[in-house]
Amino acid sequence: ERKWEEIAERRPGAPLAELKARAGDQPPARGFAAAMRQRIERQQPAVIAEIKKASPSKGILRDPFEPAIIAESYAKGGAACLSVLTDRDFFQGSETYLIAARNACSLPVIRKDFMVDPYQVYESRAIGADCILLIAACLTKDQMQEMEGIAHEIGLDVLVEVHNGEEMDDALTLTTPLVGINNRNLHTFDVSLDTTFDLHQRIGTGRLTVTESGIMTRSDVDTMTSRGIYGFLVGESFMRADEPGQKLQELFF
Ligand code: IGP
Repeated sequence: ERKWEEIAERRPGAPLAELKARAGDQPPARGFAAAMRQRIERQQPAVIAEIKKASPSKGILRDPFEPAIIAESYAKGGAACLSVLTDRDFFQGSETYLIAARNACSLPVIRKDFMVDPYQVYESRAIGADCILLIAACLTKDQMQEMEGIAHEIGLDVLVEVHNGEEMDDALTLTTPLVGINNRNLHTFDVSLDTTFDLHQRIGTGRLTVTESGIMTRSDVDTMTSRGIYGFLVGESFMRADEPGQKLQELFF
């Protein structure tokens, strides 16, 4: 059985110079952090709605899978931003899904992948992403700082993801305001919303907490907002619904 760390690798692609040129040709990024901040500061739910075909723990989540239609549905349902899985090996994702989803709406989009190399930061901008995910569990503090620096330099926002206190220590050395707390343990796939409650206390004012994974019910949402957490990243419960955007609306508004 392959461990998820093994997929944290740079896939072969275009030469770096070519990617940098394509990245430089992109129009300005849509403000991902700004879209989240605007809602969170008003104590309104800021939902990053995820587009994923499959997950390693649950298999196929949605069939047929139409990223552009899902993106439009999410926009109508009140999403603040989109998240699109581009990892192939575990999530059956693709860069083409990100491009299709982003072209179908005006929402900012985060590229969801296991990134371990600065090359992939340029690649993200070249495919049109507005924000990247840095997973503390698969990066050293130095790697995260380097990749954040490049991201900001080329106009990308950064969401740093943590699951425990040590990862939070590393994340808080970054300048990005967006800190995601993953309720799912990436090794065991166990989900506990207590992860968010435990770690949220360490995130100072000025930063924006995003609770990630395992948000399924209205009561999950209410528990989070009652504790002052307004940033959400939700995938599975939307992907299993006939109308993902309608499900979003029901769960959050
Ligand atoms: C969404 P869920 O339980 O609503 O489908 O979770 C999102 O948090 C999850 O897909 C995720 C993820 C990740 C996927 C969080 N961090 C890192 C891949 C890589």
